Amino acid sequence: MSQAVESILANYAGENPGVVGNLRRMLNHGRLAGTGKMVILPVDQGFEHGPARSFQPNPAGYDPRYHAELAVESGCNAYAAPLGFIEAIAAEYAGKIPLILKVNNSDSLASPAAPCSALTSAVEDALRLGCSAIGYTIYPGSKDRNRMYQDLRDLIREARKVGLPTIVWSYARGDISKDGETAIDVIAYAAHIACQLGAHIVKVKPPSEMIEQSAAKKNYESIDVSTLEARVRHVVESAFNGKRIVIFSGGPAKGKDAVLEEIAAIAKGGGSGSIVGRNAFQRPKDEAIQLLHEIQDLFAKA
Ligand code: FBP
Repeated sequence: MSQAVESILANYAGENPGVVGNLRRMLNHGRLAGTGKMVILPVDQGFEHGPARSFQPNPAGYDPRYHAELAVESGCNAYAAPLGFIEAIAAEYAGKIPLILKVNNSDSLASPAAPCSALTSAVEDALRLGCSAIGYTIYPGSKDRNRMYQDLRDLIREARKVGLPTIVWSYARGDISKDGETAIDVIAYAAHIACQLGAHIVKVKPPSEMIEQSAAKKNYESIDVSTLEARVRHVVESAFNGKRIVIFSGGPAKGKDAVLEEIAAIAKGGGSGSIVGRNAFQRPKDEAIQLLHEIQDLFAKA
């Protein structure tokens, strides 16, 4: 039994044994097992951005099996994907690595006035496929946000009833500026909203130094947001003072040094881990495994 994991789970003490057990399963899997940190491979970019933008840099990624294999071989804590990719691999991989079913998705073929993902699968599918959690994206900042929050309320209730935790991708977009989507006040707010909605694990983008909301500027005068490490610390504080697991996304593909520099700051700032998609699967497999190992090592020694 890992002390680091059990002290994180103590923050979820009101939850039922199924939810706690699945969180424990994810925290105790892969190269980071027992450290209290997690690195997850998410592959929903084919749906979100399109297949060529996602998989042309490394065409092996057109095959759903490739990603499950990469997640296992690199020692990730879990693998997250939409229904089709999970269905394609679940018979072979359920039980080999915790699977996370992404139950909503949006494509980039239309430019809606109000960003909102469609419900693309259900809690029942997650159970049938042997998943350890469901994943759901909210877009705080969208005119449709209240509908997403209400759908999430229902999904969390349903998933909890059958012992599944919920991971919330909290991505502000809609009625805010493009740069503002990653402003520190917006990211901290997005993380907090996800926690208030009952997320067991929150996923946000790494925050920038910008302050988007004029009403928040005064308060940020006394909050250190000068470095990524400090900003991550503030996001973690905003997520119930570190009582919820907060992980940070990898973003578009970039050079290895830039990825590792960002992860080092996230790890030092108290982030619980990373969910790295394009920076992993768009590289040739051996390079991706090497990079994921280096990312995991940064969290392991944080
Ligand atoms: P990446 O590491 O590739 O950024 O993946 C994380 C992720 O949250 C994916 O799950 C999702 O498809 C993508 O980012 C969304 O990115 P964007 O907000 O740029 O469309």
